[in-house]
Amino acid sequence: MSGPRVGCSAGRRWGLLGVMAALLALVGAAAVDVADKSTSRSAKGSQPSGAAGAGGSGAGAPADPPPVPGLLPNMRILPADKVVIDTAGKGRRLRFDATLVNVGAGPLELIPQDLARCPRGQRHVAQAVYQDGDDDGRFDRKVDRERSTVAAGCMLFHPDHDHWHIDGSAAYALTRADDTVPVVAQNKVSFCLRDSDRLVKGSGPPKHYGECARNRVQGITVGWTDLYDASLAGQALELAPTLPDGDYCLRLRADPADLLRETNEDDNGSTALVRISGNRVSTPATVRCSA
Ligand SMILES: [Ca+2]
Ligand SMILES: [Ca+2]
Ligand SMILES: [Ca+2]
Repeated sequence: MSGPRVGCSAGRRWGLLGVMAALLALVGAAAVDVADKSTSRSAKGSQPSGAAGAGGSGAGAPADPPPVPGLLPNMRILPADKVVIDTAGKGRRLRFDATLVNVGAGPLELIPQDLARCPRGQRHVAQAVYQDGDDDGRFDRKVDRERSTVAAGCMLFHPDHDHWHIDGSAAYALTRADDTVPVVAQNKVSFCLRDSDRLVKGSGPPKHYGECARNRVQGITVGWTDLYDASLAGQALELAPTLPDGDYCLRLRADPADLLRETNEDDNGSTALVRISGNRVSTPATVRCSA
């Protein structure tokens, strides 16, 4: 078991600096991917595994799905942190922390519920959307109990992590800093979605989601993060031996195939600059990621 549950909840070491970085990332435009322009939304709610990328509607694309009333989550992803080059084994891998956050009005909650077909061995999940029972614009689990569900993709067993993941939770790409074309990418990264740490220490609702078994509900509470530590299996991008030294941009995206209904579909990307020099990584001070 090379990527155990312990690693998936390794957010305990999210300290003050991490929280500050999170807040800066969320309130400041600088770290947010300005290329994050996709405002169209294909009807992908029941789309099975196999899709990749942010997608978009063009000629002949299906119409946008009707809005879902209720207290929706808002998924974001913090800029990659603790970026290192791993040379253990063959080749080089760029490893980094990735952290999903929910800054919406309601919880992200995914229920194993076979509403639609998924690839063999996987399960379909539905997104629960809670109604605002007391009409105060905020989610309170004791008050806002009524909910509806909408199809939201598939879950799969991850053998290295030894539990069930929600497929397509994130996507990673490395581009040259002055370009947006990936030199390497993972277009569908699955996560065990659960509450790792509060985004702001001491505030907000209590932890609620924590188990990633086959029949358990997964999710992220409002104001909570889900950290994937750099040491976890799959939490890396393979670097080609021919990749030249230089300045690169590590571009992360939450919900890349737009399987989840959110209050804001246009803020799901983040960027982090990395300077690669052999097997060393640093942060260039005067370079920006190309939009
Ligand atoms: Ca979002
Ligand atoms: Ca409420
Ligand atoms: Ca979405």
